[in-house]
Amino acid sequence: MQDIRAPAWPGIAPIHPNGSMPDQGSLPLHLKLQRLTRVSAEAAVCQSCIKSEVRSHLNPMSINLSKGQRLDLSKTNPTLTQLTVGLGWNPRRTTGKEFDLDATAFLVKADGKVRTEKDIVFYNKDYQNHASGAVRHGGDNRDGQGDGDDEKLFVNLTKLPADIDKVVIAVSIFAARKRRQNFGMVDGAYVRLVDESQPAAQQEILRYDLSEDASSVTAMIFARLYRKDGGWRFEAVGQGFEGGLARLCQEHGIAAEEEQDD
Ligand SMILES: [Ca+2]
Repeated sequence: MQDIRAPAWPGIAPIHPNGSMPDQGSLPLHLKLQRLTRVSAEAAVCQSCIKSEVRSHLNPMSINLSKGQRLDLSKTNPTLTQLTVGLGWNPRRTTGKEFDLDATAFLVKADGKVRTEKDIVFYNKDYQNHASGAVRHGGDNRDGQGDGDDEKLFVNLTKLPADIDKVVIAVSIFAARKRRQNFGMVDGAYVRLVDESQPAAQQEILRYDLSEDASSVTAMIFARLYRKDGGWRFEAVGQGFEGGLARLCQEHGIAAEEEQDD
């Protein structure tokens, strides 16, 4: 078993022994997942505003997906161009640190890797807006308080670069190792899609409630938006990883240091 205390290589966070080692040669870029540049409470989007807004979007026609299920969005929502990916979870009920779940989008090529580290959209203020304008992070929520979506990703499908084949929607638990947290301890985690193409008729397209046994998982690919036959499809993935956001970055071709708690 690999000694997880030993760095895999200089500057790179060690990987949990249950995780496979990435090929160093495929990780040309090094992303530091800095807490220092997380948005301040003042700068973050008003979560209560988001939640009151979201409640008005609920649609009884929304489809509940299970792990592995796919939806052809070009058929269910042929006019879909803009959408919101909403992530929610319940705040911690027991003592200890709050659960701070972080939504991240990886814009990847057909090979599943990002082109550059700038194809990762996450809480760091330098990475909240993709250069193409296609994906934007709505702000960091650190405790899951309140009803409705806790974090959001805004996606404009028409602005996605042609060589971006998939948008991977992932969620990780901030500083999970230090806080001794995992997805098995988090209640009510879900991801949902809202069609924002026609503001007057915003509607929830689908919802995927996380119901897996994820007792050792600290990062998870919730879903993928992917190109198929000229349109876009959605897949409820539910694939878990150990190693938090740093591991997710490695999965998509970017070396990253593990996040540190305050
Ligand atoms: Ca968060």
